[in-house]
Amino acid sequence: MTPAPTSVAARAHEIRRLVVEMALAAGSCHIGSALSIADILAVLYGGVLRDLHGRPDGSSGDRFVLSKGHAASALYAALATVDILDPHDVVAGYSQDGGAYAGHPERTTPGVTTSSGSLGHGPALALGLALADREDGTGRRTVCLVGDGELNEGSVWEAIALAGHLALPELVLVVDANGWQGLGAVADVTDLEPLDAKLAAFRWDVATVDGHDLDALGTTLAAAAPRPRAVIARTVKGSGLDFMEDTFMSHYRSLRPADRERALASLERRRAA
Ligand SMILES: Cc1ncc(C[n+]2csc(CCOP(=O)(O)OP(=O)(O)O)c2C)c(N)n1
Ligand SMILES: [Mg+2]
Repeated sequence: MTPAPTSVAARAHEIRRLVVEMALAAGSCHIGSALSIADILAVLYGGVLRDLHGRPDGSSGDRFVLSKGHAASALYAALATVDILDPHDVVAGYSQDGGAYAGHPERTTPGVTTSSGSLGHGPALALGLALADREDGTGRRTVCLVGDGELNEGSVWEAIALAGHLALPELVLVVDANGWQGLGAVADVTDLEPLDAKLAAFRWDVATVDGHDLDALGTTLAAAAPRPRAVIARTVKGSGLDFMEDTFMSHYRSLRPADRERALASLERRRAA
């Protein structure tokens, strides 16, 4: 059994390493999308999400909704760093015929709150969960992570409008603002900047943060607000693999066995930096 990481930085490295191992074993894509959120997940699963293994009364703790479900490998990796999933199982079973860990998350998997993959649905689901928690007085928070391209889905803005109207402090929306989506640069497809002003206009509390600065992420993601809170995380797609960083092809390119050495070497350089 791999020992649990002892620091947020070690957790981030382990998430990246597992994502790369999953990509190598499966020969599948979306690796850039998964690496883009490795640091965000390391911070969330390293202490921001409370009671990950449940509360003493048997109820569940804070919830996490991965709306950009194509980055499922990063979620499985994060769950493996907190002993909810087994790291060897996720590498063996990710995106394989008959494997236990689908290319997009399924809510039957331990630690997965909602199924996702069809973009645009997570924020409304998270809003419903947060509203239920408010009604039940559970004190739980629900954190939902969306892609910046995913913000092109109109359903996202319906949820944002309603959460602002309801002033739901139980809801946190993290935007993985890596500047890329499936068909090109976000700015070229449908430019939604300035995002902070738009979210604030919907009565959200808004913060912008470097999505790879672990300390800044920790402070920003843990902060409470009297309203729903949006954290715009400025990230680099493919972060950690220097031959893929900030490239369109990091969305589609698969790692081949021949890439193994340079991929792991790049992660080591990133860890040492
Ligand atoms: C409703 C829907 N339309 C299209 C897709 C196909 N698709 C998968 S990933 C992706 C790009 C998403 O871009 P972004 O949200 O910025 O995520 P990133 O890959 O940059 O992390 C698209 C269009 C989908 N999964 N769901
Ligand atoms: Mg994107």
